[in-house]
Amino acid sequence: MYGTTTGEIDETQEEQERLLAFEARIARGEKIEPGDWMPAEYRRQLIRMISQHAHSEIVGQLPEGAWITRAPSLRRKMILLAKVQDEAGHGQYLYHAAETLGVRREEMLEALLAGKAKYSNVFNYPTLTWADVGVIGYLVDFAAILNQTMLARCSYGPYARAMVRICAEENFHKKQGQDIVIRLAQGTPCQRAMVQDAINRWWQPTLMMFGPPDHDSPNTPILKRWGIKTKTNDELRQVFLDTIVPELHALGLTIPDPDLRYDEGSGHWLIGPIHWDEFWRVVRGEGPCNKERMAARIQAHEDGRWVRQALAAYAQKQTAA
Ligand code: FAQ
Repeated sequence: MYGTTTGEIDETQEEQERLLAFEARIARGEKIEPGDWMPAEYRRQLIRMISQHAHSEIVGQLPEGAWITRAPSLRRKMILLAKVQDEAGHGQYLYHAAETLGVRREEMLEALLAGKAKYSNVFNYPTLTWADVGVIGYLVDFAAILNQTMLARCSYGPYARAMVRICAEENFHKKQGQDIVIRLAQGTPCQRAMVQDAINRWWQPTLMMFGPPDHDSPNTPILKRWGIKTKTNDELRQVFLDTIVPELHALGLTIPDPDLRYDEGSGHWLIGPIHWDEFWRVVRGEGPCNKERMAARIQAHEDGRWVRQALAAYAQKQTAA
């Protein structure tokens, strides 16, 4: 809407010109940097996505972290420790990237701990056996890599650069998971049954990770327009299926979907319905482990209070000196 006074018209015209110039930069493949002009909605979308992503990395330490003390060998324990530690580092990079947009880390953490912020649905399921650690690394990390490789090319510089480093580490995570799954799939009947059971339980939550179907994804159009997402939720989910289904079949493992079939015409694997009702229940906080995950994060935050206080006191002393 144009305003009634000349000043307002000028302001609106100026905004339009800024928006056009901003979109032209994105079309040229330029990165938008923190000090640059950006539409308020671009900033809001990035803060929403990056903070949710950071929370997912931090909460995502918990399901696998539960197996550090129970890993079947010292070697597996060391690898898992390194992986879980990496996830904490990813959370740090991402909170930093969000801070460049003017939001404070404390605000983001408060929103998470108050149950107001979203984080990935997939981390609200229990890790019942060692095979779950393998399946999270193989399937969940692979899903994350596909999404994050796309984001490594996104239009916002700090997010894109954080993704480059995170993706390199996630590739290692996927390999450790794949290695566990291959070992178990080639192991005793009991081990094969254990890994098949883990795939059966994690299959649907992993497919849901890519987000709701495109027709029910309100954020995708603006994210695509501004080069934050370059692929839709369904497009990425299809890339995942076309890669992972043949790999699991090659290991003699099955996919828990009676409708799964290969479509010769399109060259794609097609699946039956995804349990979207379950997805929205989990996102609303009613999943099997939501309460447990939040309780663990709140406890960790409380346990770290003295460290934050000591750091603040030290910083104050340095400033005063
Ligand atoms: N879980 O309009 P869309 C990892 C929400 S990192 C919960 O389609 P969008 C590493 C969405 O927020 C995994 N909520 O949303 C690791 C929105 O609500 P809002 C996390 C979800 O943003 C591995 C509403 O539904 N990765 O795994 C989910 O266009 C192993 C409507 O949805 C990232 O966060 C979900 N899965 O697309 C760590 C990557 N999906 O905010 C440890 C960055 C959607 O409007 C161990 N994020 N919702 O109230 C993204 O790429 C996007 O945000 C999507 C969702 C693709 C997740």
